[in-house]
Amino acid sequence: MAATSVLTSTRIRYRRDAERLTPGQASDVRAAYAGMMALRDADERSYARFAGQHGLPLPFECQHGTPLFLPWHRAFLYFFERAMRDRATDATLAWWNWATPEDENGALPKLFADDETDDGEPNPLFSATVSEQALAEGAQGGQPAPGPSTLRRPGIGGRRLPRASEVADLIEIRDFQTFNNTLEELHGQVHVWTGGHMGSVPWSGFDPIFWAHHAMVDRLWRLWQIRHGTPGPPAEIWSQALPPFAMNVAQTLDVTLLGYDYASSTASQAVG
Ligand SMILES: [Cu+2]
Repeated sequence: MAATSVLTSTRIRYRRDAERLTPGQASDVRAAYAGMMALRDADERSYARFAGQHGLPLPFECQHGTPLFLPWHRAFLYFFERAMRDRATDATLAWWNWATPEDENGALPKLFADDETDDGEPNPLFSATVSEQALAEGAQGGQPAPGPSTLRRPGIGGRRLPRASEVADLIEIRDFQTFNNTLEELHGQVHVWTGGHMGSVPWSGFDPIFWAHHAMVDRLWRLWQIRHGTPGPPAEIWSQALPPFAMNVAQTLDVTLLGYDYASSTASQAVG
């Protein structure tokens, strides 16, 4: 499991901090999302198709509150990122480092928070259209969407993001199940802090920030794996499938075999 044991010629692509992208990297991310959003909903590479796999339209496929939480979302991001590269060859996911210093309130990364790009173009990472089918099913099921396009209410009601110290403590937890549960809890706080569509499972996948949030979650699992030298999930679940993805738990354990890693994750343990 240690990075040094990986004998592969696969080219590793690095996911980066959303606040530290070059202008070219930022425009690759925007082009990838915009390209996916331009595809018809029925296209399996479309933004709406991926967003809907998490919640509405039915069925709900995401795994929360189970040991499959981290593997399932790792597979989800892997296939989403492949669809991104299909639209913009050099694009990779960017992560939102929501670990906030003690004396700060925290904020969304500018890449996702600005409604326009520096050139005055609409920013596809600011908001996405919710698919018609999801809107209809939500209305029918008594769970209407907060709006036909995604919106956020960051920090409303005095809520706060997880502290950098909490994230540092998280990485030190030895027991995987405790780590998994604590990470899922912190992850839930970020959904609630962001608000709007992100605050509810049926809709959260539609907000462009969802993917950056979950890239951070996935990165913390990767940092934990490096810190403890073990993949985490108990061997009994390694053969479990992760529908709708053609992947099982074992295939999610080593990110380098999936062809990616997190910038700096092997060089530094810093998570703040
Ligand atoms: Cu989530």
